[in-house]
Amino acid sequence: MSHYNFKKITTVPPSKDFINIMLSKTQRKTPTVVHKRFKISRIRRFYMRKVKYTQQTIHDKLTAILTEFPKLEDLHPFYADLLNTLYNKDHYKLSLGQLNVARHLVDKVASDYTKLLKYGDSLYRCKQLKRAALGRMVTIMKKQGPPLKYLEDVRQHLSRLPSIDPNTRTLLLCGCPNAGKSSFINLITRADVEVQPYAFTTKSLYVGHTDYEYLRWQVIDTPGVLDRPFDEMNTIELQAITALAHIRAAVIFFLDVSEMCDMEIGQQLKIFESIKPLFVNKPLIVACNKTDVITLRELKEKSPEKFNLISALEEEKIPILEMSTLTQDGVMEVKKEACDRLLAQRVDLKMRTKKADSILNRVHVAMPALRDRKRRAPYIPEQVKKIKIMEEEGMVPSKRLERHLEEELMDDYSLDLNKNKDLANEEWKYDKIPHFWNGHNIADFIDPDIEKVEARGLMDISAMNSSLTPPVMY
Ligand SMILES: Nc1nc2c(ncn2[C@@H]2O[C@H](COP(=O)(O)OP(=O)(O)OP(=O)(O)O)[C@@H](O)[C@H]2O)c(=O)[nH]1
Ligand SMILES: [Mg+2]
Repeated sequence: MSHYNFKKITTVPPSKDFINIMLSKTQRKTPTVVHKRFKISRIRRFYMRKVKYTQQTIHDKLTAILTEFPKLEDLHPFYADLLNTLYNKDHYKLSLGQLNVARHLVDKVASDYTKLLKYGDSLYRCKQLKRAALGRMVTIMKKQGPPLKYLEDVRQHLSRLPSIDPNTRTLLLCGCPNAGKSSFINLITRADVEVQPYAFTTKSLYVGHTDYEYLRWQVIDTPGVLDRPFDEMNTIELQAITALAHIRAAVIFFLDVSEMCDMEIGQQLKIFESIKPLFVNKPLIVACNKTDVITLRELKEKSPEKFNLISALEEEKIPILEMSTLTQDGVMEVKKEACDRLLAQRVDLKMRTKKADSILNRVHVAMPALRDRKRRAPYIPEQVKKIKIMEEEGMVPSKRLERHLEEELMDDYSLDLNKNKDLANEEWKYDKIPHFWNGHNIADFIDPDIEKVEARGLMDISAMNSSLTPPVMY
């Protein structure tokens, strides 16, 4: 599970609500009765408390916002870049900075006015000072409207981002729009990504999970990428690039060999070339999709020049696999190949770290030396050997196990725990045994030597009611 939980950030109120909340809180939580005949020190304390309380409320609320929003420096580069792509890093930093400044200003106003309040000589003057202090705080907060609104938008969007763990085993699907990336993720995971016959159906990152080799794998579907310089790319395309750049994953590049995606193979390979720098140090696979329309062999006959473009990749040691998400041919092979390559790379990387060395130091594989020339083979009873031979020759039917039954009956199979009960009468197997009998717990009367009891003719259960008393519990 990802350790970045953006869903926990609390709501950021708009500045108007913010002001209402803090003023009404001050009203509710501080004393409201003051009289001009009170001692002046008491009057001063009364108003000072109001000023300080308001300042504290604003301070706490702003601090909560500032600490809850993630700092770009603390995030994994993938998330930092994604945040930059989606919300503009500078805007984000400025907004948080502005709130920080507002917090300092409010603190300053409060400390200035409490100093002044110390010299207040009448109720009227003290009250005016308090009004001025609160008024200035409200003005400061009113100016925070835009950053508060922006941060609330960011919060809402962040909470809807899929939780991607940038450090785990990941398959990354990329390619030109309409190549069949979303169809593939829908096949191998339980993610339900929209599939449509037009470009840019997928507009943000989607994540699904699949199992391979008893391990959990994260699969990320990305929006399509077009062949143009990075600075001309839109936010949708840039998300794919961000994921490609920062996640150490196996990359599956989708190539639509049928050209149904309105892009020629040459153009698609151009995209491949343009984002190639992002594939360094990552296992890479090119999946030729939509082979139900045209297979690579047919392509070779029809237009050899296009086929040659694809087969040129093989010279660069990039594996090229064929598949069709429509007929599901080759889909599992693509998944298997990608997973195997990534696993091999991850194991290789781990082996090179010092951690692996420290574990290997402690591992010792014992290879016992021969004591004598005597052969000590595993012992298999003669009877078992005989049965094995007879089974192989078909002389005895091999034992039908529950597993065989289950495979045969499929959904109709249900485990029958009663059928192997060893009872004198076959019919008793499915008898229902009551838990209670005439208000007594049957379990209290079960005797392990029940057969002896039976022999003595004491099995009349109706007699149990009157003559037997429950046994003493130990
Ligand atoms: N004939 C055929 N059509 C396919 C195959 N795979 C996908 N398609 C069709 O191709 C179209 C696009 O599929 P998507 O899975 O949405 O493609 P995508 O790469 O996710 O597209 P974007 O999200 O727009 O980038 C859909 O109409 C699919 O039905 C395939 O193997 N054979
Ligand atoms: Mg898609």
